[in-house]
Amino acid sequence: MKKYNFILVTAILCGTLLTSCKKDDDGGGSNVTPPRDRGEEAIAAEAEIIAYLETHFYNYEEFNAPSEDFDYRIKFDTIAGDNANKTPLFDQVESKTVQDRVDEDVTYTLYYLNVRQGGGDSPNFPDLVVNSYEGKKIRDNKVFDGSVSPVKFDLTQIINGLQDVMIEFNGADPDLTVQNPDGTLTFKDFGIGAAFIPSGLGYFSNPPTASGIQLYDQLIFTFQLYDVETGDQDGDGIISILEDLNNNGIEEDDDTDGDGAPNYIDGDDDGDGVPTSVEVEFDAEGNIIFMDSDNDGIPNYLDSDS
Ligand SMILES: [Ca+2]
Ligand SMILES: [Ca+2]
Ligand SMILES: [Ca+2]
Ligand SMILES: [Ca+2]
Repeated sequence: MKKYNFILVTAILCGTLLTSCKKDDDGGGSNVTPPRDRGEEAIAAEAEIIAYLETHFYNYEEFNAPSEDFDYRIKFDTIAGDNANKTPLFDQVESKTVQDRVDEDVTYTLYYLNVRQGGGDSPNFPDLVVNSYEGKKIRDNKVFDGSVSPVKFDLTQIINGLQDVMIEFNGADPDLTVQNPDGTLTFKDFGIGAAFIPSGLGYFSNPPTASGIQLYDQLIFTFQLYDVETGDQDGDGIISILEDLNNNGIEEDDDTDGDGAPNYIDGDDDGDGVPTSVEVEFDAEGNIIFMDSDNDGIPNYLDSDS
């Protein structure tokens, strides 16, 4: 396979667009139209995405027989004319059921295309990933964001639909990653995929300003997943996957002290004024030890009276 040289940009924490609007808010201003019903919007979004999947194909023939200079990027086109006999995306995608983060009664069938799994580690949902990507809107097929060079995403800061899909893939095979004399890295056998994201798992009624994304736009992201880093967003020593106390794969809904900061971004999880980092210990191998001084079954860092 052809080699690719990429500059590893570790300083860029996230794509600016992707990070800006994860939180739902009502704007707080006057004359604000109430957001649409999330359940009704989920149904409309799925219909729009399925229509796209049934009428478009990707460059699978290039992936099956890559030329010397093939860039291993997914491209979509309409099934029509010379391409009338191509296999539609709908016959090639996979899907998973995903919960809405705002209304737990709403679920989505989230479609994604697995072109290549990747030979390295798979990220957990609160981890960080190094990837290149491109985002476009289904409505007008226009690209609104992307990076050809690798950038680092905090999966807790990007839109939920992309977070939910990227965890299904693996990064590049670390044994095959080569550091070049100029400091760039060459990745091989990295994950390659696409996510077809309903607005409820994207920006819904709060698209980033000046992005060209409209309210309730369905989005497509293609990506190349190169590397994975374990997330500890609050630096309290407890990796963020372990801060998902109710084990539902959602980081936003675990808030032991009820202060509005979920545990993965709360450096004092029980709100007792003692930082979590001093309420846990580590053994010689670096494994975390959850101390429980008063033996009530609640570890000190979650126990406001110890
Ligand atoms: Ca959770
Ligand atoms: Ca908290
Ligand atoms: Ca914490
Ligand atoms: Ca504490």
